[in-house]
Amino acid sequence: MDPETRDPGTYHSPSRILGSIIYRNSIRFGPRQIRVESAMLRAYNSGTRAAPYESLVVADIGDVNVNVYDLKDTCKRIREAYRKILATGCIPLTMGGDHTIAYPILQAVAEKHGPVGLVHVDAHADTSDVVLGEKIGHGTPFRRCVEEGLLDCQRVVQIGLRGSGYSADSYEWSREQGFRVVPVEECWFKSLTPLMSEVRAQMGSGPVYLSFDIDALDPGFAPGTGTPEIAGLTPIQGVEIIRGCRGLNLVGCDLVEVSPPYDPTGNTALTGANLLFEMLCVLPKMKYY
Ligand SMILES: [Mn+2]
Repeated sequence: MDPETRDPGTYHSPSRILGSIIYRNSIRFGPRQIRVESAMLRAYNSGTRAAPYESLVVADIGDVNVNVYDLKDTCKRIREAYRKILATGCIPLTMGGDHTIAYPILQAVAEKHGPVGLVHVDAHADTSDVVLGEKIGHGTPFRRCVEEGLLDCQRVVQIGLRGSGYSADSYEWSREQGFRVVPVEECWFKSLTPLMSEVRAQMGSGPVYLSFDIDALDPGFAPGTGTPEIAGLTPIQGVEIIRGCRGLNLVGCDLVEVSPPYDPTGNTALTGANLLFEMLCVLPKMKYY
């Protein structure tokens, strides 16, 4: 970053550098790589006996044409694209892209459904007010969503949060809004199936959006991401969370922050593709054999 343009008030410690979008990039190549790795996916879910392609009309409708020179215009383009998608009655499963995209998607989702519940799986709360002086970014989407009344805050859960922060209690703001915060320490060494039965009770029958940041998983499993944090969730726990969303009134899901250049094995994108398949397999009207 050009020292001339940096804001000294928001850029004074190594952790601020590490937490910002200037650390790692190439998240824009995530969807392309997830599509490549999704060639491995078959039609049925052997674990749950779900038959998504017998249950729903499923299509890859391609990318939203974003403006890489202008994040605000990008958000506008995403919001308008999702308005049209949602107007068809489609339940969008989105591949990211960085977590910024959850904000304009949720704007369109809330316009249709009203304030929604949120199952947010992530290493980070993504509730910063500003990052490097900017209101729009991948560290701020859920703060913006709350400000605009897009979330039903009593029906928000954040799972897997961890890592160094900007203050001793990084999740205080979340709790003040009424979110349930499940730091990763509460997830270590255990099945998350019991947690998810509590989450289903919290979400009730209202509309729910599922936002899954691949960095929720341990970087040993998913190193190809922008802001890795050690001691994360296992892929098994990720699957338990998604399967635990079965029965919820899901109105949209995303899988974000896959950065292919940081994982030359392709395994992060493969994991992302499988998690998206698991999401598909818990959508309303799913047929299970
Ligand atoms: Mn995130």
